[in-house]
Amino acid sequence: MTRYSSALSASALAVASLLVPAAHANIVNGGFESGVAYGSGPNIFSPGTPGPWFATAWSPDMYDNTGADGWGIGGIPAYTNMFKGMPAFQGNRFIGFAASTAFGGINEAFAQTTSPLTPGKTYTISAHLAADDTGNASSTYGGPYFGRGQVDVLLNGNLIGTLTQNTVSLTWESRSFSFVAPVASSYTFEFIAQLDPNPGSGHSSYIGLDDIRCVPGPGALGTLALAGCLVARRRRSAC
Ligand SMILES: [Ca+2]
Repeated sequence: MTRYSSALSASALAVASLLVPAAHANIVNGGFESGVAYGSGPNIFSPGTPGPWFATAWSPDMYDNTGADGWGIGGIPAYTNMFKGMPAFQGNRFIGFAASTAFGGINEAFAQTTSPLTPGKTYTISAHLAADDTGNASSTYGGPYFGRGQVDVLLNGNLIGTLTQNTVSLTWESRSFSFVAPVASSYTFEFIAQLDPNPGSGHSSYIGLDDIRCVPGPGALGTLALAGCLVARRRRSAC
């Protein structure tokens, strides 16, 4: 195989990996569309995380635009209608969770143990985030929430990346980062709500998450950069 055809094949592979990123997904039910959330009606004191997700701190809330098993399109009444009118990014359901300075500090969190990763291989975590920073919920519930927080992602207890804060209110925005899988006997991803990182922002934050994915590869931007690099090599440019 000539260097020219080798580069072409590698480019084709890179592009192909862009087109079928979900074929080897490790996180399942990342859109929260399946499984029982509450079973007997939504409750702010119970975690609304459907399997194989499980709550690891406090009680993340399930929103279900249909109202079938979660907080409907009217939002959470006790939180002065948090996320009222907010459609899920994908399907009907998404998770909402809080980071608050109240009660000595709250960082709601949830996790999932996945199928094994390949140690040394690069993966990309992606998700869609939204923030209700309109000041909903009284101090009784850790509010008011005026911040646009972030989400730290831990793998087996170690921070591997942060899904960074939204730029505008009540709007789904895509976030992602890549990491290299460590050697481990099992793999548990945990998503932890964080305060708004900007000083003077109002700090306490209530965040929506939907369409969480973990796929092999450096991510769309990284893959495009790789493909561009290979094309550049064809043209004898340094890369
Ligand atoms: Ca969803």
